[in-house]
Amino acid sequence: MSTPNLKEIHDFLVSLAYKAGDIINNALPDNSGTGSKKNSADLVTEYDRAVENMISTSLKEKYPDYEFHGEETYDPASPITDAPTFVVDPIDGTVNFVHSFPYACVSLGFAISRVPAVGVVYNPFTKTLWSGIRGQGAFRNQETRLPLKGDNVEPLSGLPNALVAIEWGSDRTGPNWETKVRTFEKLGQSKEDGGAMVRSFRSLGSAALNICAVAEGTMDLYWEGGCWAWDVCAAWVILAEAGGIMVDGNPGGWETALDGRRYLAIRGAPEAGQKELVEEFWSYIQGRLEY
Ligand code: LIP
Repeated sequence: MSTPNLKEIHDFLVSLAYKAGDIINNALPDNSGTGSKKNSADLVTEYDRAVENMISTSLKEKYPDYEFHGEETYDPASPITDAPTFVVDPIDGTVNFVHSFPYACVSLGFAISRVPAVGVVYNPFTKTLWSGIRGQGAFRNQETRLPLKGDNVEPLSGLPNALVAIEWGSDRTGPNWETKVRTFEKLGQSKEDGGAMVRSFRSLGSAALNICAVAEGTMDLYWEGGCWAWDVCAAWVILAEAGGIMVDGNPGGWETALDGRRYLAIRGAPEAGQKELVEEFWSYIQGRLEY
């Protein structure tokens, strides 16, 4: 097998992202919830399947030697291997999509040895494309280098000054729900009452879009447990190329696996501040995520 040409793969993924965007923009989503997977917060539509089918067919034709790992055709018996693999979410932010809330994207990643190497994320509602190639930088709309503030990026200065991305996810019972909700409470609570008093929370409804916002530097960090490799693979490259770091969503894990399902992403900034923010964040986690 020849060595993957990352630039060529990037360019092909960009062309597929725009094609997927056309399907999404021409869709007539229905928010009646008829396409529930696990529950009414975990949805799939005919458009998720149509977009994944277009993408997998195109990728298998152009790159028959590479593996494909997509949300809608995921088989738990076939986890991601070390082989060069496309890791794809046809519509990340499906709940937003069915409500026509304009934050959904196609997330197209490529990993080698389970390390993200190319990432393309496209929100067809706002026509914004984020992309990155390992070692070659990350860009918005292929022209603006990330992070947006470039060399003038501000140092991180702790949770009270941080805009924090979180997601409720679709698991609404059990220990993971408890950990998330109690952690949100502690993060938001005033210092006098023992909390971190973060500046505020945002939930874009898509892991990929949250991580791209952290890569841009418009949010400081993103914490989630329960999302999947296809939600994070593409945006992870963009984050790393914008100087950000990804660690485990549970305390102590400075390394985290692509399919680890627990993630804490920190924006680009001087390294000491990133590590301090990670440790400060971990200290407020109530319990452990059990994904
Ligand atoms: C969604 C994620 C979101 C998370 C949801 C879900 P989908 O992906 O991006 O951040 O909270 O549980 O995994 O289902 O829209 O592709």
